[in-house]
Amino acid sequence: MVGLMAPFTIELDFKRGVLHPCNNIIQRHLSDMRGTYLDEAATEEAIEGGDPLLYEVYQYDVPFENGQLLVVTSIIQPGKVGDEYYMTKGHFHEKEETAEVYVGLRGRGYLLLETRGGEFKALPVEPGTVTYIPPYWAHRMVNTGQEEFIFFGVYPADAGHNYGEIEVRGFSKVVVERDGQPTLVPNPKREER
Ligand code: PAN
Ligand code: ZN
Repeated sequence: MVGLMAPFTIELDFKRGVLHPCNNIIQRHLSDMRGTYLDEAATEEAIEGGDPLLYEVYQYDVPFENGQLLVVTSIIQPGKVGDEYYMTKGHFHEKEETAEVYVGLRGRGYLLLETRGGEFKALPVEPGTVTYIPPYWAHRMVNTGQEEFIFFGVYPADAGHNYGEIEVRGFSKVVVERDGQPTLVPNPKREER
């Protein structure tokens, strides 16, 4: 059973996306995402050239127990590796029957979603867009804009993250720049299979 806990407030800076106070801050550099982007040569070149920070996550941790919720903001920098826009790693929840809500706060991009059965969706997200990620859907955010892409999320504290499968296979589509425009194209990694 969940213990009795004191209610609390924290502050969300809508402009910068940070939570304050915050007890779990994660930074992901390109070197933490080797193999995620299609262009391996561009990946290695950018890592050698300074290993850019791609995104930060501010999560307010509470006990990872059934019944608790985690609140979290993510800040994805603008940029590309090769012609692929900066994005989160993406994951299934370990407890696959758990959902999540993302709310766009700043900048723009896509939420990519996919089921194990191969059903795929790409939802455009801008400030004020509330997206519902149902149970069983893997999810990834992609920054297709010129500024930071900032979004807020809430999900069950015992959901957990399974990154392995997405690391290997990616999603069935990738978001790349074509003629200056964000464009969804089939993931060649999937076509090799
Ligand atoms: C989010 C994500 C966050 C970073 O809080 O964890 O945006 O993305 P990755 O975890 O894929 O690196 C969430 O979906 N939590 O479940
Ligand atoms: Zn999630």
